Amino acid sequence: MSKYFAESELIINEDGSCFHLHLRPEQLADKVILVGDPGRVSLVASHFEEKECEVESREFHAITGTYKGKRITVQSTGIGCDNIDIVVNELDALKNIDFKTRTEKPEHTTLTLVRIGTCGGLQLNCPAGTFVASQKSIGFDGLINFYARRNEICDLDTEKEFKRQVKWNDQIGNPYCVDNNPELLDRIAADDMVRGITIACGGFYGPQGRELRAPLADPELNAKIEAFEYNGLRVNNFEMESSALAGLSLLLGHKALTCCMVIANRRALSANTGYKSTIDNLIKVVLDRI
Ligand code: R1P
Ligand code: URA
Repeated sequence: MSKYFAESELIINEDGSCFHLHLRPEQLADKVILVGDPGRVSLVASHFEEKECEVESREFHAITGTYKGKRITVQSTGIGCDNIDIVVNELDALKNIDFKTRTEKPEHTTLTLVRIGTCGGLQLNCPAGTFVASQKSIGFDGLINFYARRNEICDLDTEKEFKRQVKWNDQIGNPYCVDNNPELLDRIAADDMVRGITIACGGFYGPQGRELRAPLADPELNAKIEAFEYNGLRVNNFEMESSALAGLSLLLGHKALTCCMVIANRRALSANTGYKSTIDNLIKVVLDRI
């Protein structure tokens, strides 16, 4: 018998929409572009030929429409992996749980989830403006450690080797390593994005090694991360959502990939704050290839 999801566990608003996103099941496409910044949603949707619906609540802004005949939803997540837990669980529920009976649908629908974000580059071949695709994501955020099948979906070899090479300090939690979807990676990163490992952090300052006035637990961690290499892969970039997105997608049977544009290079100590127009190039590439 199918599991029943009680009112407190799957909260459905009076208009039949899911609790935080305020989307109703019929408003969600199978292809979803996720962006952090709610303002980036209109930029993505400006390329749509037709707009079907627009929904906004807190940092969650969504538009569903059509791009070159493909039905696509663009959804903002706000900043951080805690929001990804909300967004991916609610998108999955919209497709795979019957909101009337509150039970799982017999047929599973696989979502294609592509995040278009901004990131910090950690290698000299990732200057500002570079498009970086995440082949693997290492999560410093801890989210996937709360789910039962964590060890089945994680790349335990890379985790172990990462902890060894960077002399991991247990005070800062338990990092996990997950793969982004290989088919999406090949199709969307093609041969013009830099591929490698992305580290997703539970913060922008201390967790990414930015020391303003509060001293860090391990001030050498970024240098050790930059030097890390395993099976031909290096860590290219820091951002804040890719590990939670890839991990939850593996747990729930969806395909996920994160592609980011570098806006700051941590090794060159440079930043570009005028990136809002150039990220449109990454948006067009992803819309064409999704
Ligand atoms: C931090 O400035 C935010 O920017 C990056 C990080 O992952 C974090 O969300 O992504 P977005 O530009 O998609 O928000
Ligand atoms: N987003 C991040 O999370 N880090 C950066 O350095 C830039 C964008």
